[in-house]
Amino acid sequence: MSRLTLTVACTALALALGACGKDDESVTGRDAGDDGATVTTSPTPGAGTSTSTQSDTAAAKDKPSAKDRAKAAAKAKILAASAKDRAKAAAKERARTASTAAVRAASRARAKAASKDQVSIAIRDIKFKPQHVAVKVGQKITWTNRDMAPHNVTAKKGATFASEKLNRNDSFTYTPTKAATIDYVCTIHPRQDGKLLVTK
Ligand SMILES: [Cu+2]
Repeated sequence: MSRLTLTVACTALALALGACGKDDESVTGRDAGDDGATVTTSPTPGAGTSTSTQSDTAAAKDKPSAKDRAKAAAKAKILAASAKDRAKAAAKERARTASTAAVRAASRARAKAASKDQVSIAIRDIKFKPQHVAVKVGQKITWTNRDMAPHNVTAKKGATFASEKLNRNDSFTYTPTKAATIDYVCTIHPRQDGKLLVTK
């Protein structure tokens, strides 16, 4: 930061003394932009001792009028202000990026928590897939029929749930409330069976 401050201060000084051309302006602009929000502009003359000697010599040679000096001072002021604006904009952008990242992280955490609380079982080729599933009490189990043929999900042992007839892409949901070993079938296809091992 100090180098940049020095550069800006020197440029401001040089401008004030009328020794600055268009080149200095563009260089200062690039520097301030690269460093982003940490730019602190200090147009106070005398901050840069090494350059001031040079500028003094140049100023003595050119002998700028009071009008020119005023013009240059105004230019330096504008430069400093625009550097400040860029710094502000950069800080704003960083804050926006940080908040977007926080939102994304929160949404990932929610998705993870949701997948932990949910178990999906597909019904495909007249089979429950996977056929045997271990779940925790309170985990939501969802069966979805991916066959053209209708199926159902009916508990035989360990629980008492029974779905309606599930057509293609219909779903049925059951959430176990206690530890148990649950045997279930599709009553339309008696050999289509499945098992849930529910633990606490
Ligand atoms: Cu079936």
